[in-house]
Amino acid sequence: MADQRDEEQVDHVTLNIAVTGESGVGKSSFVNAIRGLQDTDEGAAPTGVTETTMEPTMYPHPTMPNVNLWDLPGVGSPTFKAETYMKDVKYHNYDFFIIVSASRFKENDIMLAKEIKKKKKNFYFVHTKTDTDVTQEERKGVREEATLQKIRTNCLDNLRTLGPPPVFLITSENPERFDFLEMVKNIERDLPDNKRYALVMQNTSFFSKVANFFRAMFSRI
Ligand SMILES: Nc1nc2c(ncn2[C@@H]2O[C@H](COP(=O)(O)OP(=O)(O)O)[C@@H](O)[C@H]2O)c(=O)[nH]1
Ligand SMILES: [Mg+2]
Repeated sequence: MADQRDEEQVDHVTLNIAVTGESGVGKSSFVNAIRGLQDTDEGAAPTGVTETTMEPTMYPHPTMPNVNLWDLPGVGSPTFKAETYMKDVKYHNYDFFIIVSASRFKENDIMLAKEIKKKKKNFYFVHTKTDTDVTQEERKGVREEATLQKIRTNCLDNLRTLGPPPVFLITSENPERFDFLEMVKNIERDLPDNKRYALVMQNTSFFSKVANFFRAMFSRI
């Protein structure tokens, strides 16, 4: 009985997933791709060659109830400097993170991963624009499989000290290529665990508030 109540409680938890990463890597395009939208569709997140995301913006997940995707501004733009980024985008509000990266692994990618880990939250690492990498390497005679292997190994090597997290290679231009569907399946599979964890975190902060209240009361006596 208690278990069923717990599960029902978990169902009602809202999970806030933050899509983060450097400016211009393709975060907004990623949110659109997950929602099955083209960048030009109505209600799509604005994308482009300049920073178009000026504040965290919420988009409902297309199939999972109580799941919100938050399209975050990019780290490392003149407006969102690395040093103040976490505070600026209110990192504590999110339960789960997707770090989006493109082309080469950057210092900011590892900085974000470390900060998320420090806050005891989980994340996936998504290497997007893989279509461009594959095309560029093919011009030099490198086959697709070899390029994918190289990118995957590089991401895992850089993240090794942090777990490493699940790594997915994707392109937002075509959800049928590379690991896109695998990633969607993983998000759906990990969702109950993430919701359960979010619930624990919410309860923890509630209990610590109550504990602090009593501590304050007793210290006056
Ligand atoms: N080829 C290719 N271009 C992409 C992909 N994702 C994003 N882009 C392009 O990269 C640019 C920046 O994308 P945007 O989503 O605005 O990046 P953000 O600043 O991280 O939100 C846009 O011109 C997109 O069309 C992708 O998977 N493949
Ligand atoms: Mg954006």
